[in-house]
Amino acid sequence: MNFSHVGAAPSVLLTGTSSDAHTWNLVYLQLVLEEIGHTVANLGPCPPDELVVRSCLDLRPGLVVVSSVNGHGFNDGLRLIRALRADPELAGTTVVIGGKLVTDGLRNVGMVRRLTAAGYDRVFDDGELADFRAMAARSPYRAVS
Ligand code: B12
Repeated sequence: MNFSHVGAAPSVLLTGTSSDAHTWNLVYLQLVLEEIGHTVANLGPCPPDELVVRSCLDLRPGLVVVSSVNGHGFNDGLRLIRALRADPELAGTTVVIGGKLVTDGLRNVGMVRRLTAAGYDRVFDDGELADFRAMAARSPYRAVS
């Protein structure tokens, strides 16, 4: 875990997925978010879903960013968003996901549809950092798919 907020609640909760050990994606995204003025609670790699849910309830971030690059992001991300949306207190929290979510390296329309249907406000492809930056810079963090 790496928290850049001191005292006040962070504006963004950044997290990997439960199976994903990759770390530099999270470091990179934290720096991008901080560069545009956010304070970030970075849960780091391999957080269990329950830790992400608990942290969202405790910290009440305005935006939750899920990053996965190990190829299991679709399944992990689907399970995670269902756990988050199952809590009525998190029903309105803006949650986005991105990275290398599958192993074929192709943007998959069916995957994006299923992730958004399950509750993600936006699904970012690996290279959509400019769009991500623009979305994160907007306030409130209501993303448009
Ligand atoms: C280092 C590395 C590892 C290290 C990680 C060490 C660590 N502590 O981080 C180790 C050796 C542990 C590892 C393990 C594995 N790895 Co690995 N790893 C890499 C490697 C070489 C570099 C990753 C990296 O640090 N990149 C630097 C960061 C800054 O960039 P990034 O991760 O690409 O993230 C960028 C984008 O994805 C995007 N992004 C990411 N998240 C998000 C979220 C949002 C919202 C947005 C907008 C953008 C975004 O923005 C980031 C910055 O540009 C890549 C290959 C490569 N050259 O990229 C493979 C790679 C990610 N690994 C891969 C795989 C398959 C694995 C393993 C499954 C291998 C195995 N069979 O065991 C395991 C998985 C372990 C696990 N439990 O997760 C694959 C993933 C394939 C896929 N998704 O299609 C890759 C792409 C290699 C490949 N070409 O096959 N790995």
